[in-house]
Amino acid sequence: MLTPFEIPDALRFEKTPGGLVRAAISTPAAEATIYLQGAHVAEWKPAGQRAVLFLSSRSQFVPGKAIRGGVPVIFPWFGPRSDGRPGPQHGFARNLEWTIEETGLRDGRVAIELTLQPNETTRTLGYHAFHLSLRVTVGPDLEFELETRNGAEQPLTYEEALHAYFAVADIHQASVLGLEDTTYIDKTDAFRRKKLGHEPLRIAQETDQVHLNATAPCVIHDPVWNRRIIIEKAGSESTVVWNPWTEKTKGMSDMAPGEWKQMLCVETANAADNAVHLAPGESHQLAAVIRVGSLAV
Ligand code: TA6
Repeated sequence: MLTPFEIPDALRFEKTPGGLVRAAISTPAAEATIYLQGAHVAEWKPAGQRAVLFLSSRSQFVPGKAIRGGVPVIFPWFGPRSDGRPGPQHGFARNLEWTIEETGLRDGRVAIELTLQPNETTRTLGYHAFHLSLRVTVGPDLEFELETRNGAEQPLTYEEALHAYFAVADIHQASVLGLEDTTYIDKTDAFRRKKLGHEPLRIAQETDQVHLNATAPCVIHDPVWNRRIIIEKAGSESTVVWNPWTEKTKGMSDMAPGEWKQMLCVETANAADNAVHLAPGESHQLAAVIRVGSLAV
């Protein structure tokens, strides 16, 4: 029963043909869609802007299958599970239905809070006592606050990410500022650790790198659309940059062949060396704010 959470002329809920439920937000400030599965912001379009998030034309929008694009929420591991036990790539949070706790409208911004708590699936995977809360605020900016609480009597070590896919006109002409001089794990080169130089990061091949101890805001420069996408963050020590390029895309049923040219993942994360360690009862907050502006300033 979602009606109590709807907001006239701002927020309604829809069931999609594939069986997912999504919040459809439409205000003078912005439009967005947020799927209850994975608390997944799939689209965000501030007034006067093109869509800021990339969403694959072949994403399947079916229960249990992560949406390709938008901002998947990754928890409790990043990439393959590394403790020898079975589990889905990038953890379970993005494949499960989250619960709506609250919605609201303030200063023209729509806020929605969703939670994920242990269930049969997570308990099977060994996760009995965690509590995730994601608060998303949709307006001229897009704001995320992800809180993780360890409800267990043992310490909890986990990885997390807001695995954001951004829309760019042409990946060949885009660049990322903010990661200069950081150390990163290059997943395309046997996970070797390398150091980025002083130049902004440009993408000219498959790119899959976890920048460690990277806390600075990142800016995606898109000269073709004369746009900057600014990603500010707090509580995040890692920034992941990913583009699958041609070959990897061929192996992805939920990406059209040429779509890699219009996307770039810049992910607000805590991964690898930056995994989070929570004592029993302790909480951690990760936050990100995404803004857009013109390049000509
Ligand atoms: O964040 C980059 C990455 O870890 C890549 O290695 C690639 O696997 C990507 O995530 C997408 O993963 P997915 O499971 O959504 O296909």
